[in-house]
Amino acid sequence: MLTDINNVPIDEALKRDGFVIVDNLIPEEMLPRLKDACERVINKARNGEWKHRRLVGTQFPPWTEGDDVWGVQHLLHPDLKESVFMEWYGSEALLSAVSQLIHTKREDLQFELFNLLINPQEHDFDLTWHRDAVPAETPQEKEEELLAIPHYGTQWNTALYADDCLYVVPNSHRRVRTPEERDITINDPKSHNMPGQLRVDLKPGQTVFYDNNILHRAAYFSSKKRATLHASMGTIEGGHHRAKTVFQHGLDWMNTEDFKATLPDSLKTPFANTQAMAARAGLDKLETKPIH
Ligand SMILES: O=C(O)CCC(=O)C(=O)O
Ligand SMILES: [Fe+2]
Repeated sequence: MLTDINNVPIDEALKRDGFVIVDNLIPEEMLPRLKDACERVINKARNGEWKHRRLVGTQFPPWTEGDDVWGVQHLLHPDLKESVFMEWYGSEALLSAVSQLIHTKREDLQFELFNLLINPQEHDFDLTWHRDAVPAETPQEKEEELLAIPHYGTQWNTALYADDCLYVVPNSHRRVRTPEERDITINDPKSHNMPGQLRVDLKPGQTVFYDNNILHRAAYFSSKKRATLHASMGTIEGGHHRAKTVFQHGLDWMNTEDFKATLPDSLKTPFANTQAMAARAGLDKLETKPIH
């Protein structure tokens, strides 16, 4: 049973607060290799050699406008040839934490996203306060309905360098917005004064798992190095519930022999589960339209 930095079982903390901070999910020996691989993919994304990237000026996919990069997409893409990302995504401590968090057996885990969040070079900027799967304008009754749906998965940020970019409103993940929160998310979405906001302060190597419907925002600073692994996994119990959130990122490059050849044993079944989800969702490709 894995506990968080306050000795609370991680699944309990995530359920109660909507986020949980955990130490040591990266084996010590792997940290420098992950950092080196990040340097290489960050350079490729910044010089335009790698086109799958998040660009300043746009918050949600697709990222078509701009040139200053705040995220690198698809670290597991075989064309990047950076096997350490797959090694970590399939590593024991991480899979064990995810299984505990979403109460699922290893063979029911579902392979999903693995991206990188980085500091832009030219502009400081803020992402707006948001819930990943509930747009700000959503009427209250609809918001209530959407928040009642279980997630069948989890997402996380793992900091390779100290990272205090993320802000959350603890315990906002399962309730509708208060009138003040609603007003901020719609009319002042970059507010620095959200009631109850908490800055998530990660030391190198720490991970925050967070409910993607917790109210959150992030502040990006060009002057402060950030290389934070940003990933998710699900469980097959969700049927095709996670298909939209996951496939909106465009994952059809996983449907290749090159990609499948890179899967370690620990991720073969989770990946087969992802393909089965696409089939259940009636998709013939691992891609769908953006949510936002
Ligand atoms: O930068 C972060 O830590 C959060 C990013 C985020 O909220 C998102 O990609 O939806
Ligand atoms: Fe988000």
